[in-house]
Amino acid sequence: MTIQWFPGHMTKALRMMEENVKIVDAIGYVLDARAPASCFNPSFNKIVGNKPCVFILNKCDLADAAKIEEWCKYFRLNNLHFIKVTATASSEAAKISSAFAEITSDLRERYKSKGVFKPVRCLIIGVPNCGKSTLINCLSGRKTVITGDKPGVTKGKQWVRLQSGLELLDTPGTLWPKFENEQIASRLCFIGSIKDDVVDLYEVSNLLLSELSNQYPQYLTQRYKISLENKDVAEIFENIAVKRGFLLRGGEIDYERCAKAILDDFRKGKLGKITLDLPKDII
Ligand SMILES: Nc1nc2c(ncn2[C@@H]2O[C@H](COP(=O)(O)OP(=O)(O)OP(=O)(O)O)[C@@H](O)[C@H]2O)c(=O)[nH]1
Ligand SMILES: [Mg+2]
Repeated sequence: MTIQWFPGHMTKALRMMEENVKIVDAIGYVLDARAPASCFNPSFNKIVGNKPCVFILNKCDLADAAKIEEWCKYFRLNNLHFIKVTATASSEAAKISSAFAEITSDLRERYKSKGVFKPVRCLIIGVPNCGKSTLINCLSGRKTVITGDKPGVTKGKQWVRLQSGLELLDTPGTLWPKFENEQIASRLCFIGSIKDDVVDLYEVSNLLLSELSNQYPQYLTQRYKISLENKDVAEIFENIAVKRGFLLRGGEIDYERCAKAILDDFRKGKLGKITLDLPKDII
């Protein structure tokens, strides 16, 4: 499966981030907790540079707690700041805000000792749809920036000033021009970081079924009430279609509807709490 989705607004967004990183004090790097390794964007390395950075494992309500623990170990072992959050929950605001306070504490101390009153600025980056804007709304306590359950919702830059004095820069989710690794590309599709219109949804749903039958077979059998024994992915797909009644007139399988339903079930957490990536998947 070859996937390429690098629309013009992403090139512009990367350029904007490269320019604005000069005036920010720290970075919030948002990762989808269902596929954190796939969310590491090589184009961000230069942007992060040596700035204080906190990795934000978001959508933890949809992720596998045991695997998230592996990620926490990885971040601790590498002396990287991180937090695990569910940005849709307003109760997470305090945790997120103290993470930003922690990574900027030296700077705030310096300002204080010099009697300087300057806002602390943070750049929020991440692949499309990982929850950057939701995180900003969580911190601001209201719907300050637009969010949506599809990639490419945020189109330009937007500064948000919080009561605490922290200023956050929301950015459009960006990918990179070419995916050399099929596993990463497909996992980005599963989590909704790549637009559905540019991929073959039947193929993507089959790749998801293949991953799930290896990593979480019990979730497939529970949700769809099917047996996976001695079945290849195409047969599993057809079984699901029949069980769920995704059939056209004449009894033929409605491939498109079934593919969409499988992906939707995964994205909405209806299959169970799933994390596909482990730290070893970082390239
Ligand atoms: N279940 C769950 N959904 C979340 C969480 N955070 C964000 N979402 C949902 O994920 C979708 C994408 O959120 P956005 O905040 O728009 O994502 P974004 O990273 O700003 O996306 P772009 O602007 O397109 O790059 C929305 O439907 C949010 O409601 C979370 O912690 N848990
Ligand atoms: Mg956004």
